[in-house]
Amino acid sequence: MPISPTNVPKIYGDVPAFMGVDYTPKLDDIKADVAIIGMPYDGISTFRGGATRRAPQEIRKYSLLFSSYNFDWDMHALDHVRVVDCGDVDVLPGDTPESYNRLEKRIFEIQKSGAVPIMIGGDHGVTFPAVKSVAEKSGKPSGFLLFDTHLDLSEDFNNDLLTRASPVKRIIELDEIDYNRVAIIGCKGPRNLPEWTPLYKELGLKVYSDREVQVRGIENVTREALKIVSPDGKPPYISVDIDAIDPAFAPGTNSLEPGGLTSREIINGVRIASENGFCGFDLVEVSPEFDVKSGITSTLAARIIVEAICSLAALRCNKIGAWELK
Ligand SMILES: [Mn+2]
Repeated sequence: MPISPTNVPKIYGDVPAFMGVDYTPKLDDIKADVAIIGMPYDGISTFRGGATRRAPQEIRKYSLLFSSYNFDWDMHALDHVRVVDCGDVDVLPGDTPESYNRLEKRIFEIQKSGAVPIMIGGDHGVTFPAVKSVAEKSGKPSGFLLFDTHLDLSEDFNNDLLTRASPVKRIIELDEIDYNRVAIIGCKGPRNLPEWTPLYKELGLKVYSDREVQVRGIENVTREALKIVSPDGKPPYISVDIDAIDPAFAPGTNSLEPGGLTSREIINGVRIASENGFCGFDLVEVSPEFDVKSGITSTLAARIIVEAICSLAALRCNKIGAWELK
């Protein structure tokens, strides 16, 4: 039955829990397989000032379009994975280290309960503390798979090590992350800094350009990337920066870049990327102020998260790849 916005748990105001699941703010109460956590934090914005801090609430609102049954999989996802929404991290605007600490602690507690965290950002900086917390639990060697237009490999931005310009650099510096288990899909365009290209090659990161996706297809590329980040089946961390998707489909973001993945490509990419499960997942960089009135960007973001949940459900009921044409 489609979810009605009127009869679902509310986190605050008119903001519902993701997909109308149980709202569980007390983390010691979690009895779930998946915990949604909002990280309404943004630091510097390097192009235009659209905030990403309202993304968790907007994406939750549009998530009510989607119910547990998914035609593509012919499956009731929420029958196989118990999902709860833990609400948002209590961030301190302007204090990045403290806000990141609070996120790390929340993710630590979520994992202690046995649930896998799915984080709704925030800008891309928040992926670093999330991966840090998840990798500490999942241990060495951890894999990292990213869909992004940009390589995000800056050492710092005006001496700040913790901004949206540096998450990939910070993540690969973590002891648990193996350079040979890092792949980035969808890089393109003139907003990548020139020094990032020699750096990723020197580090040995696997980068699939947007052109490679065009030529080889998202399914071939993502299958290969999954073998790199998860050669032994160990679940990787998966991050989706919404700017990997063409602004025709996802205009609500700060550093938008014409060209890029279609909605269909990112949906299929995330399904394949999640075939071995994941130890953590995030969706970042949605800027509701730059979205169009229909909410197309937040809706796509919600759909991507729904598909990630479906992938986990499929692992539990023997339906991996059920969405594919047989
Ligand atoms: Mn990014």
